[in-house]
Amino acid sequence: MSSTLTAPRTTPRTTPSLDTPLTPNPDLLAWVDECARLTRPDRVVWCDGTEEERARLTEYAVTKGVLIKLNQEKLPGCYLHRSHPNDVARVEKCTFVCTTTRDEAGPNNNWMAPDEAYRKLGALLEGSMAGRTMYVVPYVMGPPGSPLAKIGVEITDSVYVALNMGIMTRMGNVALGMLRASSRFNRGLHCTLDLDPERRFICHFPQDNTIWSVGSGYGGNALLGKKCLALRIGSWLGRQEGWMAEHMMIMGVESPRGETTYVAAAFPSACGKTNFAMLIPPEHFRGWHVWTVGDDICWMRPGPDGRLWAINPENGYFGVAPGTNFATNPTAMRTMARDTLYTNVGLTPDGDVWWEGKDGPVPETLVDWQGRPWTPASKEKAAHPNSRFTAPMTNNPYLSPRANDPRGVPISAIVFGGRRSDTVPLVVQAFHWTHGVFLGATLGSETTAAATGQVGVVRRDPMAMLPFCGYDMGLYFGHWLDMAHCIASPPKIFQVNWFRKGADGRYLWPGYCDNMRVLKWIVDRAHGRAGARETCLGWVPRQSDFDLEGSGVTLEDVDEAQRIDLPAWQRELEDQEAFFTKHAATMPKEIVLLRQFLIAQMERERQRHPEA
Ligand code: OXD
Ligand code: MN
Repeated sequence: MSSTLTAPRTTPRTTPSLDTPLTPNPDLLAWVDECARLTRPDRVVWCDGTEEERARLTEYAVTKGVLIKLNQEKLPGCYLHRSHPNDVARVEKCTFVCTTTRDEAGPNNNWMAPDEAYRKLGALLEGSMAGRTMYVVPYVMGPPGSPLAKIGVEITDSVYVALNMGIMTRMGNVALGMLRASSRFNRGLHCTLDLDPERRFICHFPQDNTIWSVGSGYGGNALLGKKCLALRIGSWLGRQEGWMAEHMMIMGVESPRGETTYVAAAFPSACGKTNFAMLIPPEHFRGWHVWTVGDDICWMRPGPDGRLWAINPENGYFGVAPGTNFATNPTAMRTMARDTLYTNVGLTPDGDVWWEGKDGPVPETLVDWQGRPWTPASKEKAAHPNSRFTAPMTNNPYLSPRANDPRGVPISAIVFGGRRSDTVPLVVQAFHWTHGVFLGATLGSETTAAATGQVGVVRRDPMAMLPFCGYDMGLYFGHWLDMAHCIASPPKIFQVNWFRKGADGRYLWPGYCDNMRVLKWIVDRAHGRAGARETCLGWVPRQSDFDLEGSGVTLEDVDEAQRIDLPAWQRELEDQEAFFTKHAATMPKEIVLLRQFLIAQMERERQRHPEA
């Protein structure tokens, strides 16, 4: 609700009694008042971010049945939330970018005219908080004091959202202290309404730095600092202001010599970003450590030293529970052992949580994510495939000592990864920045449960940003290309695929901690000290460049995981065609030409190997 674009209102009513506002900021007070007049809550509560407040809101959520208290001896400070079964993932079809023109949003986004969106959602929001409490949640995205940090304020009628925001962001007084009297804050208005999927809209107004989200309580739709501000609005602001908002984790890789190399990696949702960010190197890599800076979002800008510096704007992890265990991600298991909100996992009779793929024996009985009795014989899953844990990053035993550094960390390597059972090799290094942008732009991945829709089909997901880029994707690639001119020492760019399978359907690469072997090559290449072989897809490790000792992986499997399968590449390049056609108006020429170059090279290869 900007001063120029206000939603229609009926006769203003008296503002409901306000908890004492925590700030004299006139613009913030006026906007909160405007939202209160529109939604007419019984009560307005300003969140200060204190421990005492967290305890009070948690207690309240338990009495209202929003949270279930878990076994506090096993899981101190942990609670379970069950969402409405129709509200368990991001819904791309209900997500809109509301720019003045349709072209600005691009073919990659659903578009609604701002006036129409304000009118439509305004009508739904009118009186929507009657009988309810409105929480005013001021928050910082990024380490306080960082030149890259941004302030947002989310107004929500959901205590679950307020509590999650308290974990995922630096919330409360710290944000108000940074904002002071400025009017430069993201205005987020969220209301769960009656969770009717027909009345579910997540609308972004990048030109107003505003987000309106109605009809969903699910993380990606409702925790407005995350996907909505940090990625969709963030990517828009990044293009205007000369920085980059990316769907990337950030890690510090420490070598036995004590050198730490920072790597940022983009993977589509539910493809193992959190596991990679928390990797524990295998036995054989004695003296190596991986430190987590962030697991989902990365804001980067060129520093005065010519390097690209990154911060993690978040303060917690909103991770996928199924498949997480002490073998796949011991750090996540330790991180979520306390002060964690679980969403849509199973509940055991002794007040513990359970999900498919958790350690230990499968419980003989439990209550499933929908609150129904469950046994191992049940046909349905105990935990929803997109069930989540929201855990504070300070619980992470391997949290990077630089995670709160306002300057951020200098990035030496950028990695793009997808979930591909065929075609894409285990690891490839781009020849140069533009080629790296091409590798990111042509990324495809098999869909997962993180968004509603069919699971397991390959879709183009450039830079893992398809659902999150707040403007035209071709212009976004152009922004990536332009950034090269502001970075004298650009990071090296890589592509990885942990998920390739052999003809027998077996994964060729063990993944998880063994990804350290690929990471080491990446780090060494970033410093210009490891060998490689040139292929038409980029530089790849030779057998001798790649440390497989102690992995149990055969060289044959690695060769197969790296193999350039010519017929599969022909299909891949054909599959990219529709995306390139859709974005033809703004696709940078360099990216188009690199694709044509690759097509020509593949054709020549096929002529040389007609039997392939
Ligand atoms: C997430 C997602 O929740 O990408 O991080 O869906
Ligand atoms: Mn994500």
